[in-house]
Amino acid sequence: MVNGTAIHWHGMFQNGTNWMDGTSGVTQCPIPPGQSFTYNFTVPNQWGTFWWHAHAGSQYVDGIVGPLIIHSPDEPHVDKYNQDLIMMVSDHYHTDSGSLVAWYLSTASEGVEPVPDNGLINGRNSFDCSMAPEALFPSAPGSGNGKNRCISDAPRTIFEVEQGLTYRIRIINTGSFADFKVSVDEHELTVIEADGVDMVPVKVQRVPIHVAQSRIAKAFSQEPPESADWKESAWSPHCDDLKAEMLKPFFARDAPKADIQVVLEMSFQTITRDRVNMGYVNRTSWRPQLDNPTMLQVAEGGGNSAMVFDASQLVVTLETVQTVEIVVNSKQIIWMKEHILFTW
Ligand SMILES: [Cu+2]
Repeated sequence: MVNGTAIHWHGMFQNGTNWMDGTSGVTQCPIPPGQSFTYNFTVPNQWGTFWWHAHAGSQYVDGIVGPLIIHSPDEPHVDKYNQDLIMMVSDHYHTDSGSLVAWYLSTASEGVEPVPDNGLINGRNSFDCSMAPEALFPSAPGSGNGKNRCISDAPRTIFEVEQGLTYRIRIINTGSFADFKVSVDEHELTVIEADGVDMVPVKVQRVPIHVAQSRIAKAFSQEPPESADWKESAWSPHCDDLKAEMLKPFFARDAPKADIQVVLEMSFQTITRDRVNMGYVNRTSWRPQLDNPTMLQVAEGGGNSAMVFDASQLVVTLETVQTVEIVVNSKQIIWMKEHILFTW
């Protein structure tokens, strides 16, 4: 790699090993080109479906992602299916993410996000490269400088299933922008896990999944389905979509009483002069301090965190171990990195 990087283990609590979280500018400096870094942590009390991704700039959008599956004998649904399948769904751009971000943060975009060129399952799909000139940064098929190359008729991902078996499909949206609705033609899906938390099984036809979420559905393989084209089936009035209120944790737990409350106002704001969109937290945009990560500042402050951070940084300091209730107000969809679903 020509750039620094870090690998984030999405969904891991990292309780006691914060410095292994892999978030560059927060828990570590990026790993420099040509250097190595070993992530070493134990996971005592989590299992289920997670993923990992590069956490420096927009690198993960270019494909530095993968699943992270943790098995446990304590899983409540472990005897309810025959085989495991991993299904990473993602949007895909033919253009490298660095060019896309530079465009998005320029006046040329007028604040409009780049529209993905394709959708992938486990990193694969086919594309008609004669369509490529319609992409944001056009490239002739088979040519280009290595950044924007398009090759027609690439193979798709194929899952081979056996009739009569039940499959645990671990669906992960590893994409950057688009959400998906996942369904299996003429099969009901039983959702049993969401974001690494076991759920009371709930039957649906379609599983909507946003960026960075994981949803586990079981499908019982029946007669081979009569497939319908997407444009005929997608708007069917007979589909039950999974909704947030249908998810009930299998191991019900009340949320602990909060000692303090932190309110975060999340938004996208348009800088009027340039018409450039920026992500805001409490009315301020943010830039990671890559050469001076937050955790390093804590370490160098000798434990006196309150003395280290100036008012320009949103760092909540606690004197001792406390329960913090974070209230997120947002008009947009927010990507929660580590959270646990409690009973409500
Ligand atoms: Cu993540």
